[in-house]
Amino acid sequence: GFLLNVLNHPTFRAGECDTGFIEANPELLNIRKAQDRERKVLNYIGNKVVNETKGVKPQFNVPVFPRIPMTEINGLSGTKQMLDKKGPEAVAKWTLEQNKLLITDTTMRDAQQSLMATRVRTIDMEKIAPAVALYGKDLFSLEMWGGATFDTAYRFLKEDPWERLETLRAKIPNVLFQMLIRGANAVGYKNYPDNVIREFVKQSAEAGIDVFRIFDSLNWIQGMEVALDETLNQGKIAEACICYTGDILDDSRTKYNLDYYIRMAKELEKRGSHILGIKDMSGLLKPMAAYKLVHALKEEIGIPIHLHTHDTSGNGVATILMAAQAGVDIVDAAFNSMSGLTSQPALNSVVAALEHSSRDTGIDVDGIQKISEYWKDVRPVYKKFESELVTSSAEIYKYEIPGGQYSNLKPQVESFGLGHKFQEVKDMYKAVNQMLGDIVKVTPSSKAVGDMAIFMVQNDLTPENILEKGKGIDFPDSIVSFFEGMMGQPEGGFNKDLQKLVLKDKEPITCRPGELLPPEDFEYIRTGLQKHFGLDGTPQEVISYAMYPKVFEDYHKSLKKDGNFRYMGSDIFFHGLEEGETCEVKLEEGKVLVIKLNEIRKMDAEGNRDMVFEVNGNRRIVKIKDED
Ligand code: 3PY
Ligand code: ZN
Repeated sequence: GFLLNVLNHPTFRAGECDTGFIEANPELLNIRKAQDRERKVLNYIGNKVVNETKGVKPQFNVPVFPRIPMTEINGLSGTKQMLDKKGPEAVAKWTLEQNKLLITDTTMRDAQQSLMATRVRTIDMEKIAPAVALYGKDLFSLEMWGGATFDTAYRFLKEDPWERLETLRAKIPNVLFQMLIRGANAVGYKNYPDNVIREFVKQSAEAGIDVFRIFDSLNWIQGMEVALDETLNQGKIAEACICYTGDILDDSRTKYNLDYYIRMAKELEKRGSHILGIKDMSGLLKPMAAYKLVHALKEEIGIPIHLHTHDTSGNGVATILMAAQAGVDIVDAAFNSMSGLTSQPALNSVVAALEHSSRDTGIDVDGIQKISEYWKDVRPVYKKFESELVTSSAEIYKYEIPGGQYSNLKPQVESFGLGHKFQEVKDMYKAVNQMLGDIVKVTPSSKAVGDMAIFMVQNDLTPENILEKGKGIDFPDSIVSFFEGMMGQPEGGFNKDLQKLVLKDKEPITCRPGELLPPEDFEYIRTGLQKHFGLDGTPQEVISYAMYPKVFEDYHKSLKKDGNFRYMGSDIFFHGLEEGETCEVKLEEGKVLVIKLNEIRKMDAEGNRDMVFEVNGNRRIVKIKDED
C-alpha cells in the first residue's frame, strides 16, 4: 500500500522528489515498471473490446505447428550457404544448371500483402519459421520483406520491420531471403536521394537480405540504377525486373511487345543483374504468353530467369507450368492456404504437379503440407483485412490492376463515398491508363492511375472533357508527381496536353530525380533521434526515419505511450477478449501475464466503462472511455 502510494504520488511520477531511497532499492523500480506494463496491456485490451469488438469475438483454432529444434536446422546447408561461401555469380551458375524447377515462397511478403493488406505479424511468422527452414530446405528463396511490409509494420502493427528480418534470419539460416525494392522508391512511394537508396540496400543486406528484386514502376532503367549498383557493391544477388504489362499474344498491342521485353532484359543483363525477374504484378501473363516470353528470353540472355505472377485470373498455375516447360529457372508461389486470387499461385500444388516430371522440384510434399495447414489456421485471425473477392476473375486482363491494388480498390473507392460507382472507377482506371499513354502500372505508378480514376469519377471528368473541364483544378499529388517526372520517364514519353493541364506552370524534369534531390544528412538525423526520441540512433533507425519520418515518429511515440505488444498473440492483438475468456500475454522472454476478462461494466455518467480483469490471479479494474 505505502509503496504504491509513493509510486503513484504526482511528485514522484514527475521525477521531482529525492529518489535516493528508490535508487538504493532498485527492485522497487522494477515493480513500478512491471505495473506500468501490465496497465498498458489492460488498457490495450480494454480499448480494443470497448471501442472495437464490443466483446464479440469469433472462435479461432489454435494453429498447430511442427516444433523443430534448432539443432536440426543449424546443420542444414542451402542456397544461403552457397551465396555466403561462393558469391552471387556461383548461385546464378548453379541455378542455370538445375533441371528441377526452383521455387520462391512469397507467403510472408507478397501473399499476405495481396490477401490481407500486409497485416501479418512477426509472431505468426516466427512460429512456423523453423518448419519452413526444414521442410522448405530445397526452396530457392523466401520473399519475406520489402514492398509494403516495411511501412505497414511500423504503421499498423507497431512492429520493427528490421527486428522481423533478423528474427526470421536466425530461425531460417539456410534459405536465401529475398526482398522487393521499388528502385529509386525503395520501400516507399516517392523517389529518395541516392544516398538513402544506397544506405537502405546496405542495411538490408547486413540485416539478412540476400536477393534484391529491383523494379521501376515505369520500367525506366535509370530508376533502378542506384539500387542495382549498390546490391552489386554489397556482394548480394541482384534480380532486376522487367514489369510485364499488356499482352504479347495480341498483335494489335504494339507498345509492350516481345521485342520490348527482350530489349529491356538484355540491358539489365548488360548492367550486371545476376538474375532476370519477370514481374507480372497484375497477373496479366497468360499461360501461352509465358511460354512465348520465357522461350524467347532463354535464347537471348544467359542469366537465370525468375517468374513472379499473381493468380487473380485463376490461370496462375498454368502460367507457371507453361513457363517451366519453356525453361524458366525459378518461379514464385505461395503455400496453398495463402495462395490464389490476388496472391501467388499455389506452391504445394505446383510441387505435386511436377513430381516425377523432368522439372520435379525435389521438395517434400508432405513436409510443406504442414506449413500450409499452419497458415490455414492463422488466416481467419486476419479475416477482417481480407477483401470481398472470393473468386478469380478474367476481368483483370481488361483492367490491368496489380494484385494488392485490386483487392484494395473497393474499400478505397468506398472511403470516398463512391461505393456505388465501383464499376465506373474500374472502367476509368482503364481509361486513365490509355490517357496517360498506356503505362506500366505498379507501385507507385499504379497508385497515380488509381487516384486519378477515382478523382475523375468524383469530379465528373472524362477523357473527352478533361482538357476543358480540368482547367484550374488541383489534381491528386500522385498524378502531379507522375507528370513532374518524379516517378521517372514512361516509355514513349508523357501526354503533353495532360501534362500541361496537371502541372500548370511547373516544369517537369527529364533526368533521374535522385540527381536533383540533395543527399540526406544521416548524422543530423542520428543526433535528432538521440535528442528527441532518446534512441541510440542506430543505422537502421536513421534510415527508417530518413524514409518515413512521420511513420517512424508515431511508431516510437506509440511504443512509449501505449506499450509494446510485439509478443501478444494475434487473436488478442486484433480481437481482444470476450467476457470470461482467459489468455496469456507474453511481454518478453520469460515474462507472461495470465489475463482473464471477468466483466465489461455498464457505461457510467462520464461515458467510461469499468473493465474487470484478473491478472495472474489478482483482480484489476481499468476504466476505458467508450468512444461511441
Ligand atoms: C509492391 O511494390 O509492394 C508490389 O508488390 C508491387 O507489385
Ligand atoms: Zn507481386
